[in-house]
Amino acid sequence: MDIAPSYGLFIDGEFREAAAGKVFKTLAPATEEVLSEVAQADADDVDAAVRAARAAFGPWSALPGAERAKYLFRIARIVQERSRELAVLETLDNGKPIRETRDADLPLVAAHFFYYAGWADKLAHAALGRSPVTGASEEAPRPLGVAAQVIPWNFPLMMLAWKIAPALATGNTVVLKPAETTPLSALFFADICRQAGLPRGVVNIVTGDGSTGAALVGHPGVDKVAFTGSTAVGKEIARTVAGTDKRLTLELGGKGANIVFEDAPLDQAVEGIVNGIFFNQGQVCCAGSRLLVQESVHEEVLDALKRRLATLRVGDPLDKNTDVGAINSAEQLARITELADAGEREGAARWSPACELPGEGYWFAPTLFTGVTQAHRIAREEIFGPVLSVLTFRTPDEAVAKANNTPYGLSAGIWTEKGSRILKMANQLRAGVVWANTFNKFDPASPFGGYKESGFGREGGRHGLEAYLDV
Ligand code: TAP
Repeated sequence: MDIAPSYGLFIDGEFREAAAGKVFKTLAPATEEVLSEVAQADADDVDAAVRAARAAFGPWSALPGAERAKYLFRIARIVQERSRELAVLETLDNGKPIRETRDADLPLVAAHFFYYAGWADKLAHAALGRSPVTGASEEAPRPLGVAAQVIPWNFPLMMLAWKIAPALATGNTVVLKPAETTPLSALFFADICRQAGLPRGVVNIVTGDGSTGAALVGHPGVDKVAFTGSTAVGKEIARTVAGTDKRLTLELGGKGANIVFEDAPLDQAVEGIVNGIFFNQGQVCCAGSRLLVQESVHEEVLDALKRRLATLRVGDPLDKNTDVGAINSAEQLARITELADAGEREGAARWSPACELPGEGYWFAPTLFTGVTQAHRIAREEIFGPVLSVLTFRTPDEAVAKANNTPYGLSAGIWTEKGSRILKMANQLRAGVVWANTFNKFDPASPFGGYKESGFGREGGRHGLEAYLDV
């Protein structure tokens, strides 16, 4: 994998230096090694990118859907062809295990482009904007224009795919800002756009920190803002956008409950609990970070869970046998450490399997807390790390009440043999996604998004088209 010593911004089909010549370094979190220097975009660069996207919008939106689809299919195929390079790059820049980037991130990225490529010529038949009187489609839905897209570092390429694929399929053009700590796969993707012959200006990538994101979101030439990230920044963006004619979708934080009943297949549930919180080191918005286990099987589940955690391999993310990789940044590690320490101070019991952490890089051992009450910070706040808070319940009603006792509403899991209980609880849980007897399963055909402080709008599926169309 050749990583260039420096990368520019991708504006109007070309890589260029930032107008002010500023750069920042991107590190490998597993080793703290500098991977590359990347251009830091300021307001002038953002303006150039938005202008390029505006100029490209007319011709791009006027293309027949079938023509736009050809570009998206081409991008999807190139992602597949270059997925080994992309997986290595993502693992280096993010710190997540290669087995995850290879087997989860990259296949899902390609699948997302394939899926939305398939919609591009069928938008008039997507039953969007139907007349309430006749039930007929009133007119073909129209794209919004220039989409400003700001994404986080936990699934850099997957979040890019979730943003760019539906925007392009529906005839919008985009300016995307990746997270400061993981800019490389987005820049590699820019090269894929060139390789696919995508008309210039349709996709623009501006790298930088939060100030770049703020300049992009606040730019008057933007018609739509799509943000994935923390609830705090999401609120700030909502305030910026309020009172303008910009459309907004927000995918924010979560504090998902994974609910295990005594009749569940417990071995399978333990695998689901581990996947729910240790996948991507728990740096997942929809992580099952609160385990709600029925009191009667509490001891049994905990014993099995501890035995399973003792087998997890923590270390070099490029090793195909690694289960748990590095934390993405020193800041994130500090946040996780602070919250875990608060858990101990507030009286919960902390446990981690014996594991040796590498001397360099950012690492946090898989951790679980028992004796957690709803008042504890580790039960209320998003930790965004490999830390599981275990609570108990006696009845289904108590499980629902505890699961919903959070300002967030992104995900939940139910483990039980009873189909009727799953269907009933799925309606009672205020969570955008409810998994049953599985966890962290993603499919481009399925809408994803939150209730309450987890945001609004849906990404994925037919619903995901609406975020980019005037219906
Ligand atoms: P944030 O700090 O919110 O950062 C997200 C993105 O916004 C980054 O690109 C960031 O740039 C940028 N940004 C920061 N300040 C900004 C501002 N004032 N205006 C515009 N953009 C700004 O979140 P994070 O630490 O990257 O990600 C973790 C959070 O994201 C967690 O809370 C997690 O739950 C949430 N998340 C949610 C989802 C979904 S689908 N709901 C998915 C993934 C993550 P910098 O990187 O330069 O700071």
